[in-house]
Amino acid sequence: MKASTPSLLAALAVAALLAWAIPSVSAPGAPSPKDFITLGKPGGKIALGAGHYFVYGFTKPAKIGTAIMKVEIFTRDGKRDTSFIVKGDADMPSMRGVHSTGDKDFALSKKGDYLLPIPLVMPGDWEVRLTFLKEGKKVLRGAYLFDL
Ligand SMILES: [Cu+2]
Repeated sequence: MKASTPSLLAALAVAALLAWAIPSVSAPGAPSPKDFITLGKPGGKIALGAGHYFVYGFTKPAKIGTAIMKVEIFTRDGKRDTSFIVKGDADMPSMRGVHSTGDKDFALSKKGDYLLPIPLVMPGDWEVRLTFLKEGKKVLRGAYLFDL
């Protein structure tokens, strides 16, 4: 029956997506929510260890689709610092694991911005967990919660 083909394909696509997403839920050594501080609002300066601060936010107001999160890191006296590794993990707290991206490295642009595309696939509550590493050591873990 021709009419059933698109829905079958959709079901297969959903199954493939779930199979891809679920292993990240039970990843051994995955940080628990209490390891993350709640980040202040996007656009503000947030302390990063003793000698740095960072500013984060989406490059455009977030909507359904792929949003780009940007993180900029500065020394306390305002000089850009690109010596950190920044990771981001997006998920929906109300349906944890279903759309989880897993921990992904931000890419460093020529300008020195840390950039990460984040697939915001449905409206609702979202969380982006940021992890900052310097010389292999964790400096900060913070979570940004927002509604889409
Ligand atoms: Cu969802």
